Amino acid sequence: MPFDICVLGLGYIGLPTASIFATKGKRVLGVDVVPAVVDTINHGKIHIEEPDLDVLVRAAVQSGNLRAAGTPQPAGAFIIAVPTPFNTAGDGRKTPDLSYVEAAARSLAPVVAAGNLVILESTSPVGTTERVRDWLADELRRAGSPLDATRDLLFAHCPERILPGQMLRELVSNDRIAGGLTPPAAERARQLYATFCTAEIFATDARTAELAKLTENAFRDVNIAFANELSLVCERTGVDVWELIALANRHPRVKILQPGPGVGGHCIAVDPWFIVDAAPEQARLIRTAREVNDAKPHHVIAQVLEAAGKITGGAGNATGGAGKKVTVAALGLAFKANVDDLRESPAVEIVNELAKHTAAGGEKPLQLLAVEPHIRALPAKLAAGGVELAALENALARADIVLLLVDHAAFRAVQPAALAGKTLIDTRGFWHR
Ligand code: SAJ
Repeated sequence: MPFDICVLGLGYIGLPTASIFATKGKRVLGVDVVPAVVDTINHGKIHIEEPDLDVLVRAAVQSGNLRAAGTPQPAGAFIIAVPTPFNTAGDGRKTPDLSYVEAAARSLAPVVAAGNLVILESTSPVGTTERVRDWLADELRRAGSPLDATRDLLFAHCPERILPGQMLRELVSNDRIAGGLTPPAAERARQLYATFCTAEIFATDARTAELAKLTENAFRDVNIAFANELSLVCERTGVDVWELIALANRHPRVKILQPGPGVGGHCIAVDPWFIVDAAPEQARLIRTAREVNDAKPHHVIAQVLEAAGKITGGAGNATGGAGKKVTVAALGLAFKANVDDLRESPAVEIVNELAKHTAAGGEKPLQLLAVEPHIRALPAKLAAGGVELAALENALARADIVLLLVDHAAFRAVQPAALAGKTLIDTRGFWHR
């Protein structure tokens, strides 16, 4: 008997989605190209960190409704939830990398049947759902299949909106959009997600759904860029940015977000580029916001080098001259608080650059200690650069400079005495708040 649903990609979106469908009684096959992921899930375990996801996956696997495999099998509906990163061209232009989506779409050719619903859940540039249909149609033609993708299959884009750290709650309670290539496709997708989504599900066309998802993340990026730009204005004018924002936010129609060391993650730092790529002449504000946010890590790096220079006694010492190494305790590597996800993390970029930093004489003037309670081992590039993964207390005791990069709850335990006499660079206003 075919599965009810086959989910392609068992990452941060595919795994919770597959699991929640399974706990609602759907027979689900989860597909991933990484054998270790398939194995882990079939043992009822998880390979990513997200509150309560372990409990959900265990329940789904134990119920017998969720199984993982390396290739798709026949199902009533297919959900594609694979990554959509971008490539950077030689001239710096960012273009969407749809290779994972294309591979997933083509992999369905041997298993699809008339009446199947194919849902693209990956965040994608406008027009990608049409391309999914065309890739699959092409593969069916090559295989000599009698199926005609446009006539026999239904296609929809149903983007997710769940916030890492609160995924399971938001999966159920967030409104959703179901954008079909045809109205019947949108309706079928709407009905499918109503299996577990208790909020409203709005039917629309696929292109509107694609742009709506990109718009939501671009909106947040532009608003964070505003806060990050304010932090630079405040530094220049000698104003405390945290107090400024708190006061401005007392206006009934002002809600400024928080500055930080930059914007990370696989969504907000990526998705606005898909809009810029599609409409470069029009998306000027969206592009500038990306540039403002991408520049913030470089500003933090400059702040640390300046502080290190002061510690070693005068200009140039952090960047040149022999003498004592300055020890920097970098608190947090994840892209945001209370998650283990290091993808596109500004904290990783900052630590990596500081560790690579070489003084005029050729020596490295900084010793980097990274404190990240959510990981067990450093990313290879940091380890290779001489960064040491340290426990919080140990790092604080050894540090000349304490660089707060992520506002993890675990760092609340830091006592003021542990920071006494250290240079503090608090990129999140953590100790201010
Ligand atoms: N950040 C700031 N200041 C802020 C808020 C966030 O610097 O005031 C930084 C964070 O530290 C992080 C980055 O922005 O580096 C992104 O974090 P986030 O919490 O804003 O968003 P994500 O990437 O975890 O999740 C976003 C969400 N989108 C929106 O809020 C519009 C989520 O709902 C989406 O489902 C997700 O992207 C996604 O998968 O697209």
